[in-house]
Amino acid sequence: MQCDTVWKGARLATMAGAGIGAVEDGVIAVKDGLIVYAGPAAEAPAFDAARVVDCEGRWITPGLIDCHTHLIHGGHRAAEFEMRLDGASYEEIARAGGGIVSTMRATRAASEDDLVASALPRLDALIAEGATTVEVKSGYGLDRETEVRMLRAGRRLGTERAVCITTTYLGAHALPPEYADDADAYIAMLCDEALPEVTALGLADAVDAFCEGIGFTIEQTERVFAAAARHGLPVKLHAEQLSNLHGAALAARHGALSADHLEHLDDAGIAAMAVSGTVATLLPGAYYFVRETKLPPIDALRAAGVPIALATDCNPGTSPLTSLLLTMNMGATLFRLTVSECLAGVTRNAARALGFADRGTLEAGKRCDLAIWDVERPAELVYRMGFNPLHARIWSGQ
Ligand code: DI6
Ligand code: FE
Repeated sequence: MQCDTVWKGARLATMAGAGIGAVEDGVIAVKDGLIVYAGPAAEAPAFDAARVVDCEGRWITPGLIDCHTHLIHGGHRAAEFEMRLDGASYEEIARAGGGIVSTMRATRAASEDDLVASALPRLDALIAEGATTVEVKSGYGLDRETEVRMLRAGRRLGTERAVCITTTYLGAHALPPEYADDADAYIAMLCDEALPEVTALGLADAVDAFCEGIGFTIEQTERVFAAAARHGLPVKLHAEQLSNLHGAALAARHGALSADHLEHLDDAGIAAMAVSGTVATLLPGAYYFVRETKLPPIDALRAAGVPIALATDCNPGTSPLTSLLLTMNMGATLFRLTVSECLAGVTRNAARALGFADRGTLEAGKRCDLAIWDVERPAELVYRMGFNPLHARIWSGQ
């Protein structure tokens, strides 16, 4: 079989089927960026390869996928973090100009170049741990112009680095001060003006909203979803993070790719997600950073067969996290996910949460996005904290 590169002497966590899909003496072959064979050496065809790499027993997983980030934003909120540690209340921080509005101001003040430059070190941190696909949301501009600038900056990240960037329009993240007393008018502007513009420019791959007491109501979220459907865009939702507004069930009714956070998810929401095939994207970094104590209903999600993804939720307010390895560790320690669930959460199920059928497992026909690890067993990727055993990262066969 003609191919570009063969990796031999590898142990594979193919993530195909249920569990890890381990192959002890494994081989992967790539042609034109796609996997043409991934499996046991004993069953491999004879390859005519331009390059052969001996992996010396290292483990190969699919390239990691971060399916929920707010990687692009102006400034940071370290001073606010310090104030909180010194005992300041949320109101005091807000009065001192803190909170999500401070990030909105810093983002509005940033040029596209500034936004790209400040996001690149965060993207590089993810890439250094084997990430090959990263989702990036807007949602800190909250006006048409800045939201468009954020999404353009997102697209540009994908040209600055060898990584796939997928962009999500999150205009309904918070209410901007210009609309302080009129959330419905903001939603109308978003649906009738901003989303059509974003779609016409081809800047968004999906639409998201923050359905919450401090975000938007079910009715407002439904209007955003209806507008997304008119523009042919799939939807996702920040749901049931702080309270139960039944956002996950709404998302499921709209065929959402994922519902994210879910600490307050109930049985009806789980059942609806199971029927629609909506992925449960859990965000243990946010759970940890805000010292949340209510756990998402992991056992019930498992029992219902809802696929579980894990993501960093990288954002300046509630999850300043740029490590999928630490995210997996938190998924295991805080949420008691198994090793194979953690790995599936940042590969197979993360791909599904983004609507990608062409990645997330090591199988013939998939993109050749690989992470090659200096570990003796896959559990080490979940077990260590703050240690990066990445040996090599392959994106699109390179
Ligand atoms: N949920 C969150 O936890 C963040 N956004 C969201 O929808 C908070 C974002 C921030 O505080 O900057
Ligand atoms: Fe988020």
